[in-house]
Amino acid sequence: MKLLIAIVQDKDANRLSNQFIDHDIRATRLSTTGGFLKSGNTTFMIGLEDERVDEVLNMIKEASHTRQQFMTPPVNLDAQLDSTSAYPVEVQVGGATVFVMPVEQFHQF
Ligand code: 2BA
Repeated sequence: MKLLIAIVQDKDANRLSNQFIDHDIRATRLSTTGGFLKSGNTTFMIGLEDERVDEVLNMIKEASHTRQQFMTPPVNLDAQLDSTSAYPVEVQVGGATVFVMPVEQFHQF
């Protein structure tokens, strides 16, 4: 058994969630925040049998889209220091970031 942790953009999360339901894939959906952009994304925890991992990875790949996003770096307000204007920088947010981990035990009580 494997545990997939998939971080996807909020815009792609509903479609992916519906696909999981249609294909009888059990998942837990968490509202998360990206450490860099500090904006919302969605993390799925998916426990599944080894033989279904590729199927689910393909599903995530198909549902997730790369997008360009702008972020404004924090401004240094200390007047004693050289302050550089904070221009928005463009970053490419990936379609999905996925970790695949072995599961030692799985229990449902
Ligand atoms: P964020 O941390 O908000 O990062 C959003 C996007 O900003 C990243 O897209 C990347 O293109 C860019 N980025 C991140 N850190 C950067 C930095 N130090 N300098 C310049 N650009 C940077 P993705 O790589 O596609 O990541 C999307 C989201 O997936 C991330 O949101 C984070 O929530 C998660 N993630 C990505 N890699 C991870 C990892 N190794 N461990 C845990 N979470 C990860």
